[in-house]
Amino acid sequence: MSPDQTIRFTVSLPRNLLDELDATMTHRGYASRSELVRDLIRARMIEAAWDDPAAAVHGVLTIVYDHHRRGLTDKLHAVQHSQYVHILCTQHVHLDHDHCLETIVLRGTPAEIERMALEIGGLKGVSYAELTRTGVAGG
Ligand code: NI
Repeated sequence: MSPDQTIRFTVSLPRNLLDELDATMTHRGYASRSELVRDLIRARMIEAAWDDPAAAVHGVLTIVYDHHRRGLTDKLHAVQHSQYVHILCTQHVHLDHDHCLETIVLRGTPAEIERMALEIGGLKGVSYAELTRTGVAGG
């Protein structure tokens, strides 16, 4: 049996929960209950991975900052170079005359990624920081 073979199984749900599932399916544009349930399971498995201190997970840190803030770009560079093992790539967008947006893709344990997100997000001049926790669930 190949690991990506699709298996059908039966799930029993209370009627009101099934109604909510169907409403969510329609609202989010899913073509089938199976697609929605697969995504829900994957999302829960990624959450579980983030609860495991030894798990290797990925995160995407999105930041917005004022590049005129004295010393900030140097500090951002210093933090990222000191943690280069955990930084897979960064993308930089010049939002307007003053502001830059960066997405930083991070790899490591949950604690390593959260520590970097707090360190970078906490720098003076960073006006927005949001960490998206992600990873691989079920291939
Ligand atoms: Ni810029």
